[in-house]
Amino acid sequence: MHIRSAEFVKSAVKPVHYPPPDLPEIAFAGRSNVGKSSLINTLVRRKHLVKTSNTPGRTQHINFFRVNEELMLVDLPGYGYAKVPAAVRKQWRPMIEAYLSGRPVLRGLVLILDIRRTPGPEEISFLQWLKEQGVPAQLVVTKADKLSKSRQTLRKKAVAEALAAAPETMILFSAKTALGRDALWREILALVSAR
Ligand SMILES: Nc1nc2c(ncn2[C@@H]2O[C@H](COP(=O)(O)OP(=O)(O)OP(=O)(O)O)[C@@H](O)[C@H]2O)c(=O)[nH]1
Ligand SMILES: [Mg+2]
Repeated sequence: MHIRSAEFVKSAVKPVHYPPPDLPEIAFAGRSNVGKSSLINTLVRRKHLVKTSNTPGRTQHINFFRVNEELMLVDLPGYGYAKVPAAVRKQWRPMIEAYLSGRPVLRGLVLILDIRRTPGPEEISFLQWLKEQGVPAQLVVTKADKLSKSRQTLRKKAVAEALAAAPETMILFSAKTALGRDALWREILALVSAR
């Protein structure tokens, strides 16, 4: 994918603050600190378009980024980080669910998983909920650069198994080496043109 332009559009919490639904949207979700913002930066080949951080729970709003005047990439706040204040954590779920269930231009969601961590009930029930909402999900296992090639294959299989997914449908990714960038763009563009 050739990037002609990538720009931050808006940060929102409530639906009234979302930008006008003029372009197809792809959302990115995953646990806190899994690498959502880094993955978006890698997709658009811009190191600092989206703020990244070593402190989990840094992205607390829904952030919209426009690419090539063609589509919108939507960075969702991460879930599952215990050290974020309870009041903040409590508003995440309704915020994310309101967006995912009520956005007419949403074409799909990229669920980002850490290759070193076996997904649990949170991911399983989230995927089930997406299915019920009719939101297609693309699974990505990221931080692949942290493991050897042979460990990557083993861990990818374990992650797939925990989610009852076929390993070949999951994309191996690294924000550090850009591994998986082209494969993920292919899937994103397929989701965008699926309707
Ligand atoms: N080695 C390696 N580090 C990564 C990769 N992706 C992200 N990181 C690091 O992981 C940390 C978290 O990355 P972010 O992109 O900020 O993660 P996030 O999911 O957006 O985090 P929150 O917004 O806080 O939920 C940062 O220190 C990144 O540099 C990767 O593919 N490889
Ligand atoms: Mg982030």
